[in-house]
Amino acid sequence: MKNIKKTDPAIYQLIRKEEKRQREVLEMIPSENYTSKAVMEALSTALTNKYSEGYPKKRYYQGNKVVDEIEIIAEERAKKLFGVPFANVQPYSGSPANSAVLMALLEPLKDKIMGLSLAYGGHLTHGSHVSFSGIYFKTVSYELGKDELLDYDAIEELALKEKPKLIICGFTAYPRTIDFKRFGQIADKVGAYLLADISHIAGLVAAGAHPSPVPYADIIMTTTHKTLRGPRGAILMVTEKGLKKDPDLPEKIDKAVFPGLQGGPHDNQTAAIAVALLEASKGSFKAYGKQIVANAKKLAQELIKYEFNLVSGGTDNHLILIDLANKNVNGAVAALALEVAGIVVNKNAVPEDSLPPFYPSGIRLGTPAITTRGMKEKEMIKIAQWINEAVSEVQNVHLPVSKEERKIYWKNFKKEVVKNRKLLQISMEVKSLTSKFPLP
Ligand code: DSN
Repeated sequence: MKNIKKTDPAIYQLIRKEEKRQREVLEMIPSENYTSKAVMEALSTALTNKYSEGYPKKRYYQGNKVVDEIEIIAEERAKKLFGVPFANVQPYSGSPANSAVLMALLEPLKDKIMGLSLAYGGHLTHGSHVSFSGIYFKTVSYELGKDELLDYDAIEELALKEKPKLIICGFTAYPRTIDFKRFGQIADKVGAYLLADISHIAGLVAAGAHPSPVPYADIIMTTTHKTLRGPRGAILMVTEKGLKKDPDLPEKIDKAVFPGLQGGPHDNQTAAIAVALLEASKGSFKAYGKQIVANAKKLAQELIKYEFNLVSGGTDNHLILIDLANKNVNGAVAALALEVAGIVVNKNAVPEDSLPPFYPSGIRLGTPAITTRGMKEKEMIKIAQWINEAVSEVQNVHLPVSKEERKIYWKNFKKEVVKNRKLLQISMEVKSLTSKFPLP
């Protein structure tokens, strides 16, 4: 990075600092990962200089012969990896991609979306009232059952009553296998389109570590930077089933992405997606996907030994959601303490959470990034021990209920917790472990 170092030392230093942070911590946010060097290299190329509005061989800008080839390769690799007849690799990321699906299929203020409530592990774009999806479309949310699992009978009943035009399955905080077949049957029964948002689990699907939604969904959306381990971005796919239902789906999706919602695609991102898709087609990626799940299961098992209350009782995929109520600690407090200890997780709402999303009852953590570093079951035992020690350090820290008091308390707590000796000692041990597992 000799050029940026010379031109902009401030940004250079900050990038180096962030690289160091990523290297030294246990990165356990389940939606994050470490890309390969090859993906990074593709991102940092002359492709970022180009405008390519339109699609391969139908561009509004000259000079796109090379970009056309790159985009076609990316599309073909996506189609092959997931077994679908159509792919659009242009969405900038997950939210624009989901918005494009809504724009392609639904009439604003008239048609209805049915998705998992955000508070139960859905996504903003699945119909939350604070997002585009909930503001411009009618929405109805399903929730989890009392056992914290998807209740397919209740979902079917709700769908029959509400008659949504689009049902969305695929979640951000659901630790269990999704029954895509059942979702497909429910959608068929009520004549709805089924969108499978597999952003979190795409890498697992590609690796054969989670069932694929392909025979059951009409449209599939995935971001490319989570378990799939590519650059930030997203892919929209239409399945054979979707094509049969509506042969114009690919054209509708294309039009919604551009010119409907976006301008020119980020061609460097497209190239990096192509590289990641190639990597995901290799045998070593299959082993990676399976190890993500094996690690998550082992970590879950160990956490249960420390009496952590895991939502749904465990995990089948890459993520774990912990309800900290029995530990007498708020999720925001625990997440901050863990960060001081070098373990980076999300604070997260749990089903039927009575606390606000900024200070929720739980934490969400996962194994995609640490598995990329080569960590296995043995390391999960140690990590569970550290998580337990770190959370124990802040047990019985009670956040005031009043907003104003909480703000002041939180400010002081943030100042204090970074000096906690036990947490700092764990962070040194974490550093010693991570130094043995280099980044790609
Ligand atoms: N922001 C993503 C996550 O962390 O799960 C969802 O889009």
